[in-house]
Amino acid sequence: MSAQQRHAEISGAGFAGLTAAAALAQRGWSVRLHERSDELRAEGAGIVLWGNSLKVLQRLGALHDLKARAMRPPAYETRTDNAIVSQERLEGVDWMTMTRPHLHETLVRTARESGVELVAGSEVTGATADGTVTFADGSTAEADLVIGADGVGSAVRDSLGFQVDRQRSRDGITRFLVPRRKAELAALEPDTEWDNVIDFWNMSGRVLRVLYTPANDDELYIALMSPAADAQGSQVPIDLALWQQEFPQLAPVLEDAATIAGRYYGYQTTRLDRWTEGSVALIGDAAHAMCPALAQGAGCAMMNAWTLAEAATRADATDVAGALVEWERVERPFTDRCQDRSQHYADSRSMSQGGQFAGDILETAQYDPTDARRHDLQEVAR
Ligand code: FAD
Ligand code: 3HM
Repeated sequence: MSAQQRHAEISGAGFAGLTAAAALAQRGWSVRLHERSDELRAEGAGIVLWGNSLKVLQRLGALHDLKARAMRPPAYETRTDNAIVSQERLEGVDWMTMTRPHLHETLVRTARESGVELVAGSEVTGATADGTVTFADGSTAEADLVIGADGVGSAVRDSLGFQVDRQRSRDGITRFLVPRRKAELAALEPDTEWDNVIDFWNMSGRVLRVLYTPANDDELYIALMSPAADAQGSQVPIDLALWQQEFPQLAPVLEDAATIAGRYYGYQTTRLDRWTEGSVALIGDAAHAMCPALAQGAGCAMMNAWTLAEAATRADATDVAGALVEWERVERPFTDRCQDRSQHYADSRSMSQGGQFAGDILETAQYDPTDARRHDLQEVAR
């Protein structure tokens, strides 16, 4: 480390921590990234990313590798009680689907190649406003910048006494990665475009939903949604007979899902009184967990990681805390509005009406955190 080189300690090697680590290292910082688990791997199944995070991946030099095993479905189709209510082609909107392991591996490789020191099996227990990090093994470390990217149960956040408002929604979801079985699905429904994302909502009588998301040529992400109050609908492993009766056109892929243990995840939104304290900043689910309706939790995590790295690098070394406060002031509103919209869609279940990706709803998806003029352009638009 040179005399002027600044140092960051980051808690959590999820999408937020990996992005921040790579972005800082590429700006000349020395970076140590701590992951509590012994293995560096992604939980969950598939994921949708939009322009905001795809721009960040491009600037990190990771987009080429990502695209090698990702896809851009021809349309986002919505069906309610098996009638097609919309097929949104999303012309001019940048979005892609992929598996979580692929996104995670791509970011791990990018972080390593950028010079990040990745430490698995290292649990952070807290931090202080002046940049000291404490670990479960009793050791401590000092940094010019500490980032809490340690998820919805963040130890960094809780050690510093941030106030957390947590709202739970009535629905939740179980996620699976299964083989595509394209020929079998086509045999059941030859007229369906099985490369589309298809959002199947059953709204008459019992509310159940399957979000069908092809992640690449071989792998399919399916998410099974039911109200938390529906014990049979939310049980894991899934009740195969129930789901096949409700969604007969998906019978082969539901059969595969039924062989996986699965975990039912209730939707929640967390909002904090502030995202920074001294030279500590929170990003990702540690700062702003959100309902998945708009598929933007990781997208916001990655865009905030990028802009944080940029703001901290620009900061005067004597006033990192002030620079972080200013970063939150200018960047946070995009995430706040996304959380509100995503929670509204989740609570109202109004995505079942189709045509949901239009107008203001796409604001965060189309925000470019890598554009140096982004805030000037906003001012002009007002
Ligand atoms: P996490 O992924 O939770 O990572 C935190 C990391 O920190 C973990 O590796 C954890 O092991 C580690 N850690 C925790 N505590 C410590 C500690 N004390 N010390 C060291 N390490 C620690 N977002 C999208 O953009 N698109 C989607 O399509 C999408 N779909 C979703 C579907 C569902 C059903 C859900 C629930 C969420 C979805 N999201 C989506 C949101 C997205 O998954 C999250 O917002 C994102 O993964 C958060 O990333 P993170 O890095 O902040 O947190
Ligand atoms: C990609 C995606 N989109 C929406 C939801 C949802 O509304 O639960 C979940 C997802 O993984």
